[in-house]
Amino acid sequence: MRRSTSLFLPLFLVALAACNKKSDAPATDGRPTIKVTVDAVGYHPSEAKAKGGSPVRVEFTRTSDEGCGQQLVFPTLDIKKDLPLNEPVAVDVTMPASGKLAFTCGMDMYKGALVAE
Ligand SMILES: [Cu+2]
Repeated sequence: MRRSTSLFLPLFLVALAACNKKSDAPATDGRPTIKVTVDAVGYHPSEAKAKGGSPVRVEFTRTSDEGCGQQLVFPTLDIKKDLPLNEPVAVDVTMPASGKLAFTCGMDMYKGALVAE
């Protein structure tokens, strides 16, 4: 018992340190981050501009249990995510060269988009 504790404790501490480092500063790989909140009526902002053809991170935070923002879909990218209440969820995407990159709720009622510029 004593032997296994002495082996696992250092490993545990290393793992813990790695976790803390990651959660303190999630790597964005130099991507600009766009923050979007989701409430009972939809996305705020519902449209945001981003550079065409470039990588971007969208950080979604659902702030209300009303409405149907629990699921997030990027239909053209086949991305589906659950949005827990008040927990930011980062989605890394690459913008199309032009036009819009749409995102919706799970039932396609709430609509938002990133607009390439
Ligand atoms: Cu919906």
